[in-house]
Amino acid sequence: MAFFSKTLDKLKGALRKTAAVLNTDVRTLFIPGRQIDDAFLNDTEEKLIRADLGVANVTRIIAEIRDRWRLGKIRNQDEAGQIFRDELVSGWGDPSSRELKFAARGPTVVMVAGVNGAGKTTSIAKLAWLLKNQMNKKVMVCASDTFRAAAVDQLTIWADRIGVDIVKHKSGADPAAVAYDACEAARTRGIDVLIVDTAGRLHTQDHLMRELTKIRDVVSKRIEGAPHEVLLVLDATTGQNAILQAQNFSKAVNVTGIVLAKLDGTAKGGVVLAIKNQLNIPVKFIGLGETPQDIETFDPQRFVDALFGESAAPAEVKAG
Ligand SMILES: Nc1nc2c(ncn2[C@@H]2O[C@H](COP(=O)(O)OP(=O)(O)OP(=O)(O)O)[C@@H](O)[C@H]2O)c(=O)[nH]1
Ligand SMILES: [Mg+2]
Repeated sequence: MAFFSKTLDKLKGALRKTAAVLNTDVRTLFIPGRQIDDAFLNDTEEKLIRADLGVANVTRIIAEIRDRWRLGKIRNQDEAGQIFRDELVSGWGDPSSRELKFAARGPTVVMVAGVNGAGKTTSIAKLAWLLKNQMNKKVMVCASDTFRAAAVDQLTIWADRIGVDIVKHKSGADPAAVAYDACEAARTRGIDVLIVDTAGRLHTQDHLMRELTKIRDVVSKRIEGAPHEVLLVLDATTGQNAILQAQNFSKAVNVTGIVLAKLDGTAKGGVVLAIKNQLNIPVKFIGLGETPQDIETFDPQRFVDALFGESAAPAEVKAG
């Protein structure tokens, strides 16, 4: 499964601010024909850290470049740039690790979790849109965020707009009971994918973390193999803090994938590249705006090309 908007332009546009921190693009960061020296290495290191690529990540790559330069294997900045890009793109693992896992038969259940305001509900709308329109799936959403009064309404509006089923109770209801009903409805209505919205919470809120576990347990009893995915939504604008959130959530629930929301309009987009080295969780989707269409499956090569202004071959729109 791969879904991309037709050209790199949208992704490039979304990453504009991150790219600006890097001093526009790889051509000014690594100047062709100009020689590597210590000042260049230090300056580059600083710029990359400022774009939230992660200190450990950047230090490692710069050390690699410095070693090869000292050994006389490379001389020019564009050679350094190539090593840098290769390092960013490699080590992400098999692309299949980033695909959504579907149930062999019966409904696939996707639970969505994250801190307050991370972008969970919007990301659910995007996923529902993608699954329905690009992958021909019959989708249902479940309003298990019963905590905030407006949460059920927000999800209802998205479900109506996208044209997918919704199961909801009154706000204040038991989130696990809503999930129970949604599982039953998903089975009887022959739903392919059930996406469960949950209230925002912090990993330090024990009772709320237990509530998440309870939803998971209910779902796993009603539908075999469920939840097939537990997606953690992270807000890219929080930069390195997003990594901390992921580490903490992973201790409480078995997070199977990350949705990195709000990559548009942040200068901290480099955080995706830090995630690779700091978390053992695949980034499955990225959010690039506030409409249901503003979603892409995460592709490291495409991301690095967009971030560094390289002109890549147009990506295909593919479903299935
Ligand atoms: N620019 C931009 N805004 C986004 C994106 N995703 C979500 N938002 C906005 O972020 C705000 C919060 O999004 P929600 O989806 O309501 O976040 P949530 O995690 O469900 O919030 P709670 O349920 O209150 O915890 C909204 O204003 C969204 O429009 C994105 O990819 N880009
Ligand atoms: Mg929400």
